[in-house]
Amino acid sequence: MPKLSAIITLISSLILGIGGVWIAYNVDMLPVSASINAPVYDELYRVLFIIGCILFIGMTSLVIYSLIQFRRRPGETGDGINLEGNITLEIFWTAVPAIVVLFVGLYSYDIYDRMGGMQPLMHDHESQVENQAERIWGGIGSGPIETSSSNNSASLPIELTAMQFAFIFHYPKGDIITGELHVPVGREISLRMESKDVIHAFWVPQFRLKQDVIPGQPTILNFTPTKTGNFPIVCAELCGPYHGGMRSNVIVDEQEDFDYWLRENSKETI
Ligand SMILES: [Cu+2]
Repeated sequence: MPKLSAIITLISSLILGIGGVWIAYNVDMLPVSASINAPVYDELYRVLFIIGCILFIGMTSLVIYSLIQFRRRPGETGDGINLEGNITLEIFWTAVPAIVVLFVGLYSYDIYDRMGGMQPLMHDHESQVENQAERIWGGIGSGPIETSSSNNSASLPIELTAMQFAFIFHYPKGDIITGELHVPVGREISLRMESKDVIHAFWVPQFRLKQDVIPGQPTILNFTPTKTGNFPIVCAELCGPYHGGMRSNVIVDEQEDFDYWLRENSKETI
């Protein structure tokens, strides 16, 4: 009998594992991926989704099974059996979550590092920071994944000012001020962000990137769009009563269309 239950446990664990992987690969809940960072982030999301599916289905199945199998039968009026605890089971259910949480933590760190989160930021913006001593506090820099694509040209600097309740973009080249972000596809963009009032956050779900915009502390966000199109920019930090309306768009154009837009709107002749 214990042999049979071991086989049943093994088979159901296998089905659970395969089912979790199948769901994670076939249920796509993320928006279109439109930046160089997106596939890296999606890799982490998929792993987390597999773990989540296995835990959710496993636990709910066990609860439903227990509700049916161990229900009170007609005529049963006595107390239940007196359980004293089970050391092996307790070690098992402490060790498994500990290993899972440790793995998720280390893997997330690795992904953040690959997205450039651990890169020093000063070297990217030395040319744009008027005061060389000014400190750039944080942001996602150009990680190893971005070096491959950014060799065609240097990154395009754009300044972002956030305020209650708008994003304002300034292009040093051409001195353009706009409420909509226009960028060329395939080129690295370097956003230097600062807030006029409270903490905001620049978030483009399709780029899988989010960075706080802080008053008095410039932050940097580097990204390379990989798909043309119109994507929403959302403020992702509760910043006041109209926070929900603090939205804009990023328009990713082909290089020629972007150059045309730049020429049309430029205050100087480029
Ligand atoms: Cu905001």
